[in-house]
Amino acid sequence: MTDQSPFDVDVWTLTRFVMETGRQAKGATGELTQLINSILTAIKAISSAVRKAGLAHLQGLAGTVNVTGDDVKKLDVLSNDLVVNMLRASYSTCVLVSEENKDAIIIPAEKRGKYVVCFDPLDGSSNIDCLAPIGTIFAIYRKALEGEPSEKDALQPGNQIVCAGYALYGSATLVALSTGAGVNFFMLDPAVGEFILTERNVKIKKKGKIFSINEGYAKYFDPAVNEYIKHKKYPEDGSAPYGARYVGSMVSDIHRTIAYGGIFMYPANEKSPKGKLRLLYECNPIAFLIEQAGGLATTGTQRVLDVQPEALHQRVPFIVGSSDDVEEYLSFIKKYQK
Ligand code: AMP
Ligand code: P6P
Repeated sequence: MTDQSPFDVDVWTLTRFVMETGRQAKGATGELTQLINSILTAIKAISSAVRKAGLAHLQGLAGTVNVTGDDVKKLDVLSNDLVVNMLRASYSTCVLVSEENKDAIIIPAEKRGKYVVCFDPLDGSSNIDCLAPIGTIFAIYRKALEGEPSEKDALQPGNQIVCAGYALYGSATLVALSTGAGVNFFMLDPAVGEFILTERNVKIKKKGKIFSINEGYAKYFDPAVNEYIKHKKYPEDGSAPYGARYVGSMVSDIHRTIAYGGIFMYPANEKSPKGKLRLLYECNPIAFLIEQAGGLATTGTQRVLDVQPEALHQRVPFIVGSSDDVEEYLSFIKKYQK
């Protein structure tokens, strides 16, 4: 039985959407549009590789370890190469920072543009072998410093982000994107090889019913964190306890938090005094998207987007989600600080 659904002959693809918003941007030269579409090409190729990983024996260790000590799997290496090559070929970037590269990648002069891109090519890769959802995360900044590009160009606070997004390789492949005017969701139609606009100006609930944290570290959490978790499980006001969800793959946990509401926490703990998640290419892009969707993103002591980075791979504690839930979490932190 052939698919009888009507063929949309005027479909809003992500490529078309970005060209449209680019045309509306006063004085835009098209460089950012070019950059975004180059990242999308890499994401489509990563999606294809992720879906074939089991068949193409791309799983398993690549025998190397990345700068942050995680075991690198072949898909990580392939994904990183795809993003780096597509960005370099876009003539729109000058400095790249990847989770997979210890140092910043400086684009050769003849291929340079004005943007700096920080990205995690395949976040959650420790979940590849169990087929859990994984993702790609990126944040785009304008080069702000005069002179030759260097890693210093990447040490900008997240409040300078021009565009950020993530791709989620789950039961379908989705891209969430914002250029500062709200968050839009696009779903990959594999038959066409294009991302199709599925949800405009996405907003996160003011308050959710789900908390998301790795409780395996409870022994190492600050008392305030455990007190907050206890409050979610045994509410003193007789309200229903929150549900618990934790995939262990941040893009998947974040996408659920935006879609359903609630709170995602990766706080500092005794074993990781700054938390685990990296500021430049995990926390800042996600914090930007969460705020664009009407939520909050905090380190527990300050707004994530206001943190002044000091090192490419620095980590920060990361608590994000529905504004009422994040505010309630902060009230527990403040209570313990007194
Ligand atoms: P460009 O000259 O293409 O690098 O664009 C200059 C500025 O215009 C960018 O830094 C953005 O602030 C804005 N802009 C350009 N293209 C787009 C787009 N496709 N969507 C939203 N804003 C854009
Ligand atoms: P833990 C995946 O390795 C990752 O970087 C994030 O995607 C995820 O949120 C976190 O680590 C999970 O870490 O310590 O709970 O296994």
